[in-house]
Amino acid sequence: MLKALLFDVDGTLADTERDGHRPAFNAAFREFGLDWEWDVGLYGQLLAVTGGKERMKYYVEKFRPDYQKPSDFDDMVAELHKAKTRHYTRMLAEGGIPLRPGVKRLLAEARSAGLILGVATTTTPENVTELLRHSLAEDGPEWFDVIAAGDIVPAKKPAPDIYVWAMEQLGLKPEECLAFEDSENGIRASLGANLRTVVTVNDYTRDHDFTGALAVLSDLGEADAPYARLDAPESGVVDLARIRGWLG
Ligand code: XBP
Ligand code: MG
Repeated sequence: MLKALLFDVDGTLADTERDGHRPAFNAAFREFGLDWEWDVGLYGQLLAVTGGKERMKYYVEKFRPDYQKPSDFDDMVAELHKAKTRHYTRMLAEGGIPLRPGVKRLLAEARSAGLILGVATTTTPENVTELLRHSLAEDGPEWFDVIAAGDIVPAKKPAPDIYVWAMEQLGLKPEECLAFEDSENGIRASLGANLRTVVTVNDYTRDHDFTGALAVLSDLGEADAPYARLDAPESGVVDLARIRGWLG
């Protein structure tokens, strides 16, 4: 029996990575006088690592062997990340990042049908609440019974921990939930938590391995712009009837 829908945020609720997180990182680097600049292609490689602080450390290790780390490097990364969050949430407040097709429609339908809504993401909590407030509805954060985000669990996706934590908070079992993801790290986390998972791809994730997904789609679809299913000949709109059909 389906009781809850659990959503990843970045890439799933909204296309936040290329034109949101990436320029926010770059703005923080400039603010700190660093010559680090993440272009669209490089950022695609850096997305292999989830979590902004973890991603910056990975960049230095893998791409900047020339960079002399200061003795307080960890603190510096934490301060850089605070600045990045400030730039990113300002972009959200300016209404810069819309939700993906079908997201608001499905959230509204699920909510009126009495389903529980949850978030399971590696991004910083205030990034989630600001996105929901500015791109969903003023009371958007309150639509969700749990917002599992950021450093709340030490092991980020692809570890399943964030989904396990969210389900514990809700008192629900995996068979009562359905997850929505956009990336390979994301689906490894959700499948690792035994969750059936619908994938909506984006430009960064189209070629990822989504083995084990319930369905792989272009997006959730709208009546005038249906989704294309990438793993079967099917198109339409993801609503509760369609979801129940997939779940059988
Ligand atoms: C997205 C991430 C995050 C964001 C940056 O994960 O990996 O790290 O790119 O956010 P998800 P922070 O798709 O699970 O939401 O800088 O706040 O970590
Ligand atoms: Mg994602």
